[in-house]
Amino acid sequence: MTHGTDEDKRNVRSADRDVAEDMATARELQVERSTKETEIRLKLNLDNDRSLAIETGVPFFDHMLHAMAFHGGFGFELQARGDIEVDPHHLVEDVGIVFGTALAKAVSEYGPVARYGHAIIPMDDALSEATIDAGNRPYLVYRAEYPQPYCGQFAVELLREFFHGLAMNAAINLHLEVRYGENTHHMCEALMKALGRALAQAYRRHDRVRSTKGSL
Ligand SMILES: [Mn+2]
Repeated sequence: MTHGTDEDKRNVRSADRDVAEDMATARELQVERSTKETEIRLKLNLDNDRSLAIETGVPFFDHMLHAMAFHGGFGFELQARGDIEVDPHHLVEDVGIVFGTALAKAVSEYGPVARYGHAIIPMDDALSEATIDAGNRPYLVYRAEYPQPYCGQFAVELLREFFHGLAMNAAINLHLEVRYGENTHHMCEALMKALGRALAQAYRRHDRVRSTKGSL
């Protein structure tokens, strides 16, 4: 048997502490939504990123959600089924609705958050930006012009439906801008990573409601 270095022991101790903190206070939200068009289950954890499993049946959308959740440091377990043979439109929109609903629940169940978040992320040729006010004023500004209309089979214009569902149901002011790029995949992926990071900032816990009006 070998004895670990002090460094190892410190690492173990801090890992134990992280787990203990997560178990005590991690903000976990579960949302289920089913309609004639889609059936969606999301387990979101804002403070523990150990579970990441995304299955929508739309591979490019899975890839985008994964990029968002990973870089936001969220636990994100999503199962979504829908009439994607018609068009993934409903599914993409409804995933946005469910995710937004989970974020709204995070505030109502666990209390105030930092409110503002911002990130700007490059990916090779592309630069994309996300800015958030989680301040109960739902509004989406989305500025993106993509050089290619599809990524794989996925029509990138559909991402707007996700962002809209998210902004309206989380009741956040969401500004998204793809500043430039040559490759649509890189532009979308940078945008989703920026969204994840900006959300992580905006949803940091805060000890009181951060508003000059005293309420949101
Ligand atoms: Mn990629």
